[in-house]
Amino acid sequence: RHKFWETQPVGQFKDIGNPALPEGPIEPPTALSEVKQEPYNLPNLYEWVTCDIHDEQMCDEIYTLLANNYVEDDENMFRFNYSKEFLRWALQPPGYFTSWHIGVRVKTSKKMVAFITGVPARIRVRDEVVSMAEINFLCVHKKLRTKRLAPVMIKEVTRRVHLENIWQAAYTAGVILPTPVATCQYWHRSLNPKKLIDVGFSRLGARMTMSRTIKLYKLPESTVTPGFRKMEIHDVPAVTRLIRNYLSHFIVAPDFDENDVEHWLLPRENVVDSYLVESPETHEVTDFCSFYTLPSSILGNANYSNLKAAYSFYNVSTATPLLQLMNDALIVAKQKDFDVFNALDVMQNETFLKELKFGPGDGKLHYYLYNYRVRQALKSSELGLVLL
Ligand code: MYA
Ligand code: JJ1
Repeated sequence: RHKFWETQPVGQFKDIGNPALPEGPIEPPTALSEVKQEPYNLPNLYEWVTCDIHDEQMCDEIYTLLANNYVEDDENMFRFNYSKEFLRWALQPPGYFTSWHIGVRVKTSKKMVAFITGVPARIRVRDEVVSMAEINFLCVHKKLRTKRLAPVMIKEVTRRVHLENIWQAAYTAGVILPTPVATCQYWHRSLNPKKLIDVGFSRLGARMTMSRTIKLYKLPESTVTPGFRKMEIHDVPAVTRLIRNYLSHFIVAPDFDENDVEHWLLPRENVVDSYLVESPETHEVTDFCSFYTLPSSILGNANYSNLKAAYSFYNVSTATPLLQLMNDALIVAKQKDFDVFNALDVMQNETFLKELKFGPGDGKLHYYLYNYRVRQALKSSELGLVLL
């Protein structure tokens, strides 16, 4: 049934529940000299291109490919519209490899028609920290679908990851593949309910009017937690300690150091927002919350073309109740004119979703590891990892 995935070192459906299979790498690393030195063959009309994301024109081409061909919801009403600044951020974390940013062009016209990326990350699975690639932005132009281009893209990124002596990967997808480490539910908190209903993102509830709905989702004008403020560069050491300690409680989580925290969590306008609570008495950093900006194009609506969505990223509470911290996150997202605040049911998010009036979406997100078996699928609350 999965002609490609059956050939890959991933957990297979037939092996689910087999106690004889050990947790950990499925196949051992090979000598670097045994890694294929030449790129995989593409169909003759196409060529590989390594994408220099600093190149403004290259960045434009990638942006346009994704804006027109990347992930849509199941009814094709919305399509992710990652911004160029976001893509530059997502693709250049500490230690990134340009060779892992891979495009495919039509030889004659040079048009970019496919893309896949990896970035390096240290990911802990139980008590092992594993060097991995995080694979994202796999995209094949709509006109070239179902021609088995995706398996070639995946094999090529795998080869280039192997050349850096890295043998495992983590990725997420909306589709079921062999075999999820965990399956998460998307939840949505309306900030601008009128627009969400107008564009078909949500519906007026039973026995609800528009004005009752607007009132239901109203939020305070300003945040309530004393000492709640934007994260700054000098906070990196304290935030790193806070996050490392928090993430140690989950079965799968990134192993962030200060460089990672500076890259992934220091605020960047229209890309990532981070807030913390600095105790007014002790000046200790006790709590942290963050979200990233990922708008979606609205397909075929006469009045609106863009949906401004915030996605919950990493949140840590030690002194402020998580519920109150996340309510403050909703308030700042509303101040910044987001239409909706999205979250997965990972980490301790289930403890605030219902109370803060998030509702379950129609989308699920499956998490996967490449060449690393976990004995049993995890609960979403056992995941401490959020990919972009
Ligand atoms: S998830 C986001 C994926 N992108 C989209 O959904 C955008 C819109 N869709 C498209 O662009 C295309 O439909 C894509 C498939 C490109 C997705 N992950 O070429 P095909 C398998 C993995 O004929 P197309 C993200 O970015 C499918 O089961 N495999 O199909 C993370 C079938 O294999 P099999 C997928 O529709 C990506 C084969 O591809 C996915 O034209 C992680 C069919 O190929 C998917 N999302 O193109 C990638 N969708 O027959 C894996 C379909 O066996 C990384 N397929 O069922 C693995 C780790 C690599 C590094 C390892 C290092 C050590
Ligand atoms: O955004 C999503 N669904 C929305 C819109 C649905 C439109 C019709 N299909 C949704 N809205 C309901 C909101 C409502 C607000 C008030 C309270 C009740 C709920 O459910 C979904 C997630 O739910 N998103 C997608 O389907 C996009 C794709 C998700 C898979 C992503 C794969 C990512 C690739 C990783 O690299």
